[in-house]
Amino acid sequence: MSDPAPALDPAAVAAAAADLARARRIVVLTGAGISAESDIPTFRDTMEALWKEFDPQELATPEAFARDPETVTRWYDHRRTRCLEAEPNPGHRALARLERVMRERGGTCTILTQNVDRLHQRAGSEDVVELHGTIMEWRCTETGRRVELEPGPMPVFPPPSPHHPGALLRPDVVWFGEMLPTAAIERAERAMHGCDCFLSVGTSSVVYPAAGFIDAALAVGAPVVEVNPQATAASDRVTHRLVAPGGVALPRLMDEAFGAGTGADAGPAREDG
Ligand code: BJW
Repeated sequence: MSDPAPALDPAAVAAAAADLARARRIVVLTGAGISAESDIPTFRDTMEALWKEFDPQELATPEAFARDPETVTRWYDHRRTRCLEAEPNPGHRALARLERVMRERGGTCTILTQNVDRLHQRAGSEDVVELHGTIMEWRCTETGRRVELEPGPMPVFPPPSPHHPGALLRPDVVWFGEMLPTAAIERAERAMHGCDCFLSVGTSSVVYPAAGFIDAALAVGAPVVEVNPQATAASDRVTHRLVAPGGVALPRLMDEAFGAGTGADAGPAREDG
């Protein structure tokens, strides 16, 4: 692990908060880092115990699934049960609160998430676009029909599809080389239309087309606030950098922009995921 992040810079928080408070159409891009404080390992950082010998970037491909569906589905089911056990953290809750505050003010706040864990929805966010699908739903490799899964681990790997003889179930996620769902891209583009403040939280900003939304925001003159304890591929182009974990920086940003008490734990957080 690298050195701990320095303390949050008050001037950077104040400048980012001023842009947030002025905004009417906020778009937030989130990545694995926002769920790190919910004890879900980030995509590139950590492969735990049994999975240490595997490279996530290789497992998250249609080629790996075709070659070794047992290993790939075991890995995804392990991660699915891990996500089910996890709870949203103060960063997720601060973003849910941001959406409620924006609605009260007649504005919008749309989350474009690269995460597959559904923690934003469980924290109470409603306007969430899942760019890379979700690990919570699986689909038939032949018919595309989705299957409702039991909460516990799956009994057989690779799981057979109940919808087509000889077919398998695969997680309803987007692997490298696959197209993002058209509906998700269209919703994201609609949200970007008129975006006047963009937050990028907990992403290394290396995976496209998601990382391209940062440049799209800059291109229309929207200020971009990056929340990340580490530098990313986009850090040198963003407007404000809050160098801290999401669970620290986002509640602080909310309090500074909209007043104390609007941060992490203010307001109801629905648990319906
Ligand atoms: C914290 C923190 C705390 C830690 N608080 N922060 C243009 C240029 C080059 C390549 C391409 C391009 N366009 C397309 C491509 C190819 C490819 C791509 O982008 N490759 C790059 C790797 C180079 N993209 C695709 O293939 C996409 N499809 C596509 O473009 O289709 C059209 C096409 C097809 C064929 C050819 C050409 C075009 C599909 C991308 C799908 C990505 N899918 C995955 C797997 C999903 C399922 C799963 O989870 O297993 O999505 S890959 C993986 O990366 C996952 C993530 O959503 C995604 C992004 O990762 P993320 O979230 O940024 O995580 P990390 O781990 O990288 O970073 C964590 C960050 O958190 C770090 O910065 C930490 O510091 C930080 N952090 N603690 C805040 N507490």
